[in-house]
Order: sequence, then structure tokens, then C-alpha cells
Amino acid sequence: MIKKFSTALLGAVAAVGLASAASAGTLDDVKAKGFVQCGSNTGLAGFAIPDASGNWTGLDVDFCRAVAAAIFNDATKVKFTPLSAKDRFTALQSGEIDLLSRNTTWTMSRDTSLGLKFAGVNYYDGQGFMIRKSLGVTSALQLAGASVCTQTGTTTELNVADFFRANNLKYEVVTFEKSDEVVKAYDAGRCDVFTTDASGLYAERLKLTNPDDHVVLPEIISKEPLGPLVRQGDDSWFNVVKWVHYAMINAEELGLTKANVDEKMKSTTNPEIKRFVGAEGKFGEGIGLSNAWAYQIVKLVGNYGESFEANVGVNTRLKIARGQNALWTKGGLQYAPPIR
Ligand SMILES: N[C@@H](CCC(=O)N[C@@H](CS)C(=O)NCC(=O)O)C(=O)O
Repeated sequence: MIKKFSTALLGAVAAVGLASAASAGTLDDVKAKGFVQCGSNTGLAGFAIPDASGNWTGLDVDFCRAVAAAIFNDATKVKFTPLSAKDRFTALQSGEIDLLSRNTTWTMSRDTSLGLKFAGVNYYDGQGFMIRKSLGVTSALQLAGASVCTQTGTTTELNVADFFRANNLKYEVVTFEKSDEVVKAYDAGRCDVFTTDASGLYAERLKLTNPDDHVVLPEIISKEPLGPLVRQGDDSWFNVVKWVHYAMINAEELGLTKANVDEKMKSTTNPEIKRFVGAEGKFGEGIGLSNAWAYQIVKLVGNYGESFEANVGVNTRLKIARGQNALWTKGGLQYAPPIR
């Protein structure tokens, strides 16, 4: 009994020690250094890509900008660290970045055993297959014996193994560490199939010599909820990141856009909008920010739908429909708890 008690006590002491080591105040650090260090993709059209002068754009980039807008009232206070699939988690664990916003799938093991924590889903995705039209294949179930190109350190690798095993199909996998190597290998005909998240297929297809010679098969073989993540043990920072995501979704639901937020703020009698823009309540102060935090996000970056349409939507080169990423009020999955 005594032994049990002392072990439990030791455990509690250890836990307190661990909590104080891990609860390093990222928000205070970010405020002190004056910018957010955001882990991003090395270059994925529509999601995170730098132009020739080093200006980053994309849905995942906008998320980092929204965090900066909420904290600094300045969406440019972000620095990007391009990370491969393999290196992304270590960069976050080591403190090299403040958050990771890079087409990363929320899975149980990533959420529970890496010392990291997902803050939301900014893109509901699933894994698909692309092949040459000339192969005449119309379903992934006809891929017996195919060679498949994928990237190391991704859920893609794991799902493809599951899919072929579950359907009792033989295949050969060709893995690369860099996404450009995967695309080049597929383009050069080193493999029959290119597989990744459907969003990645839309984006990477643009890099192929003749994009129109390729087709995406109808099967979506997995759930890939993609979202930003932070280190475990820093709940204040987790709350900031999580609520920036929810603010972008709530803004869309409330009809607040970059263009109309100033006017709506003045004319509205809607209490939800008043809370959102900080005219009522102290919601920003509650998470260590100014009460205009959410207004700043919309004014400087836009709502979730605006960011989606500008970066990956039907009028962009990627031409992606809202689908599961529509708001819950429009038949999609994007839903945010209320600000109140
Ligand atoms: N969502 C999957 C796949 C993410 C992933 O890394 N996809 C590749 C292929 S589209 C990519 O973005 N590569 C770009 C890079 O390594 O910078 C995961 O989290 O494992």
C-alpha cells in the first residue's frame, strides 16, 4: 500500500515537472520575437508555395497568416520553414517551428505518440490514384501488378499497402523522399501509378509534362483530415491556434468577408457578429490576444471560404469544388463551435 502510494506520488511529481518543461509559453515567445515560425510544405500549389520572390501563398499559408493577424494585427509577421514529409514532425518537436501547417493527416498515432496535438481540420481529404489515360484503366481494382510511386514518411505509403492487401492485389512500391522526385519519376514513366491525397493529385498534376494525358481514378481509399498541429503541453498556444481556425469558419458562417467586415461591424445588430468583432465581450483577452483578434483575421486574410476559393477553388488552376469542405450548413463538414 505504502509502496503504491509512493509510486503514485513520484508519478505525480514527474508529471508536474514534465508539464512545466513542456508548457513553455509559445504565445509569449512568438510575441517577443515578433513573428510566427510556421512549418510549411516545400511547395504544393494551392496549399503552400513560394513565388520567385519568396512570397508564400496557399490555404495552409493563409492559416499561418491568420495566426499572425490574430496576434499582431499584421498578416505578414510569419516566417516559413519548408519541410518534407519526413522532417515535419521533428521540426515541431524540437521547437524549430511554432506550428506545422502543411497538408498533414490527423491520425491517432500522430496525435498521441509524437508529443504533438492537432488543432483542427482545414481540409477534409482522401487518398486517390492517378494513372496515364493510355493505360485504359477505369478503376483502382484493375491495378494488379502495377508499380506505384509514393513519398516516404506519409500516410500515403501505409494506405496504399492496406488497399492492395485488402483487395488481394500484387503491386510494387517505389518511394522517394522528396515530392518532386515522386512527380518526376511518375512523369518519366518509372511507375504506372501516382498516389497521394486527392488535393496533392490536383496540385502535382500541374507539374506534369502533359497534365491532360493523366486521369484520377474514382476510388478514394482513405480519410485524410488535414490540419495544423502544435506541441503538446502548451494549452494556451493550442487554444490560440485552434480558435484562429474556428474564427475563419465562423466568419464564413456569419457572412463576414474581407470586403464587408468593416461595414458589418458598424451596422450590425447581430450579437454573434458583435462578439466576433470584439464589440461585445472579452473573448480575445481570454486567449491572450486583443478583443479584435477575429476581426483582424477576416480583415487581413479573409474567412475560410474566401481562402479556399482564392487558393484551391473552382476558379483557380486546381479547380477543387468545396465538397466535404463546405460549411455544415451547406452539406459539408466544416463546423466551428460558437464564440460566446
Ligand atoms: N497527408 C499525408 C501526405 C502529405 C504529404 O507530404 N504529401 C506529399 C505529396 S502531395 C507532399 O505534400 N509532399 C511535398 C513535400 O514533401 O514538401 C500525410 O500527412 O502523411
